[in-house]
Amino acid sequence: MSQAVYFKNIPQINFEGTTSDNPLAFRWYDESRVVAGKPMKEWLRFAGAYWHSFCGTGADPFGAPTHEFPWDKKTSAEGRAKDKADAAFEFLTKLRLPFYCFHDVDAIDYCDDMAENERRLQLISDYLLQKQQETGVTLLWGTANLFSNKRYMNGAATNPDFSVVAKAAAQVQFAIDATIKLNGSGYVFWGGREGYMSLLNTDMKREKAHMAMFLHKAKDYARANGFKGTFFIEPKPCEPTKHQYDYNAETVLGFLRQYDLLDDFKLNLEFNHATLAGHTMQHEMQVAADNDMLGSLDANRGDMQNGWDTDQFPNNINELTECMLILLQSGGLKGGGINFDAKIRRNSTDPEDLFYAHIGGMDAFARALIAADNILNQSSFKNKRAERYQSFTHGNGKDFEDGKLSLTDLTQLAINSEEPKTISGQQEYFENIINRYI
Ligand code: XUL
Ligand code: CO
Repeated sequence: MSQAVYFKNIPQINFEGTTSDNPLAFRWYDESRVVAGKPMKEWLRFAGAYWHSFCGTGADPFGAPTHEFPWDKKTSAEGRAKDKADAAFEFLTKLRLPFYCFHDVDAIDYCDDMAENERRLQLISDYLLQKQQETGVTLLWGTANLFSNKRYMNGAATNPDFSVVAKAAAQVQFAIDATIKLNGSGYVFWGGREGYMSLLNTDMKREKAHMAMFLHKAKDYARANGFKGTFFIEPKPCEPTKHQYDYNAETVLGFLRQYDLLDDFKLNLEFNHATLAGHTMQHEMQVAADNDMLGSLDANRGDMQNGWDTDQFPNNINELTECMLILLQSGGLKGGGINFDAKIRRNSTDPEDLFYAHIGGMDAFARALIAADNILNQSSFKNKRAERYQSFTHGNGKDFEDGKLSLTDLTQLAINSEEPKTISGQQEYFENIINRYI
């Protein structure tokens, strides 16, 4: 029987350049164009997210599903999962997405029987492996959904009931096995309910220690079974819990350092999570890059007015250019890629909508990457920023940086020197550089 085609009116998406009027073409994303020494495709390592694109039905707390998927019709879990994989790989290849990401329960429905779940994931990962071999698309990262099942309502690794912690461990073991089989570059932990709703009923210190123990055991298992990739923690401050322990990049770094996990873990940063934490994505990326922890990105955007995770597709070129400046200067993502953790709107119901969304996102990143590279090579950006710190490159400033001046030495210098000059920070000058190169 020949395989069904799910996006039959949609052709292969190609690069046509900025003069193209074709909405189903790339205007900026030219995968083989070399930027800063390597093809765009290698800097960006784009991935499609299984959960939003092939499972997200458009349902919201006020209404029923609006996205009716032709791959979700069969009665058996196995039949639906294979149809979904066929649709996903058709989509990924048509869009030239080299990677994908999934949670265990996105790939195939789970039930309450752990042994049966292991069997199901093995079965579908065999099928996904076959699809990978046929298409050349590979797994960017795998993960386990430890937040949707009702048993996780009080947390997974941080649940006060040990029997839930063990269930979570089983799910992680199976998801790691699938990630290894599919040659995944990474494995993500997003602690959707690893936090609290009320501090009154929570022993925070104990829960965090449990989370660290869980991560150590998961890492040891994966390494012992041949996983060579990177583990990622994905920070998010809240939602669904009131407070999540992996609040933001800086908090996660402190946690990883405290529990001796820095060698194996990096950060997977998400735009909308950054803004929920009261930061910009640029801030989160810079914190990670400064600590050699910039692992992977979940690409999306929030809404300027709404205070929740709207997971819209990225389209803000200014923001992305600033992000690509950090990415290029840090030498690139450590072990990860750019995963579109974004969903089309509930009322975007044409099959083309999913393509428009990804084309827009990929083009926005590509354009930002080119602009950032030009800024670094052609503009005064780097020199102007370095100039602000020139007083530390020689003399007393250098001695201070090298730890050679005591507090009393500094005091003597202060007493013997004139009032510092008024030196402009020139923020607007810097902002104009960004706009000039977009
Ligand atoms: C939720 C979120 C997750 C993680 C993977 O906000 O971002 O989809 O990326 O569990
Ligand atoms: Co995410």
